[in-house]
Amino acid sequence: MTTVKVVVLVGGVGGARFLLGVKAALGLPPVGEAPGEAEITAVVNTGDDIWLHGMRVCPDLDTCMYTLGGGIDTERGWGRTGETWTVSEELARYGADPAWFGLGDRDLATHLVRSRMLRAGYPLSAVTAALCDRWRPGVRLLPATDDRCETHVVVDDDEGRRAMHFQEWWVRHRAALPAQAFVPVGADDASAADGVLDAISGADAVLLAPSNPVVSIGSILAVPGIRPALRDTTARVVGLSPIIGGRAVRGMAEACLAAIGVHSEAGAVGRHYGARSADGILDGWLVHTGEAATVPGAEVRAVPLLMSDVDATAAMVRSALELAGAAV
Ligand code: FO1
Repeated sequence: MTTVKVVVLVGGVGGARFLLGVKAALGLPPVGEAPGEAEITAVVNTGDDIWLHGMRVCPDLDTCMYTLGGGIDTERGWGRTGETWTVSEELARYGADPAWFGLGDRDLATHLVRSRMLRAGYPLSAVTAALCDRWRPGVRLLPATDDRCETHVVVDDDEGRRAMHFQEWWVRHRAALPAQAFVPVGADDASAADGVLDAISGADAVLLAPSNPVVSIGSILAVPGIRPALRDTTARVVGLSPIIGGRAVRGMAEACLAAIGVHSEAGAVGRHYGARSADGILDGWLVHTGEAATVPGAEVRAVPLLMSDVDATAAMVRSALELAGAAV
């Protein structure tokens, strides 16, 4: 049996859960590493990444790494299980801002190792591979870019129009400040990380996880070279709607979509990505059972899209791979 090569564009918590289903659908154990006939490459959003207390924090890469490696706190969906917060409490006592971003003691070890390697000159993709030597996620985790390409949010509030890092908007303000725009700071000078473009061009199928279309998938597409690679690959590109019944299943996709003038509706998100034949990137688009959607130029199917457990997610993945013509 030839090895099937699947590339998945993912964001944070939802993306990590989706990857559990991708592994299960391809006959791999969801958590941990085991030999199999599948090669899964996750292109992970790095727009949420932030320098804090002198350390580089990469939330979506860490969420995928911990989730697939068995170290995630399943309640929070981020950070490490069995976490303690001693260092964070000490930082707060020093008044060392920001206190609104929780850094667990175990999680800190990841940021310390990553920051030391970055300062030694290793690119983020090499750092991630080194961290995965410990966690063995069973998929290749690639940052979308090795360069700085941070999502900053433009808001209007009583202090006037200003921009803040995505994490401040999302964690400190709980996405409650109406976003006027999302800006990928550094995109002009960024390029896709080593391996990303080759993985996309050599894939048998490319999936867009049901992650936030703006600050996760959108931030990946903002990296120069990635959108053209998706439009050029011989693999079919299939996306899964993160919106079910007009509501985002997790996170704050509705607030983000409103900011860019896209209705919180599965068809609208599909048309936002656009069909490859219409200057977009999709060949196929999955919406939730019972919903109808039109994405001119792309094939739309309706299947259950609730990632209620790994089996349900694996079924979604199989539907997506079937639509991509890479049924396993
Ligand atoms: N999310 C929160 O809501 N509060 C936090 O204090 C917080 C800390 C944190 C630390 C490390 C990490 O990897 C993720 C963390 N997150 C926190 C989640 C993070 O903001 C999101 O996972 C992504 O950036 C959005 O998907």
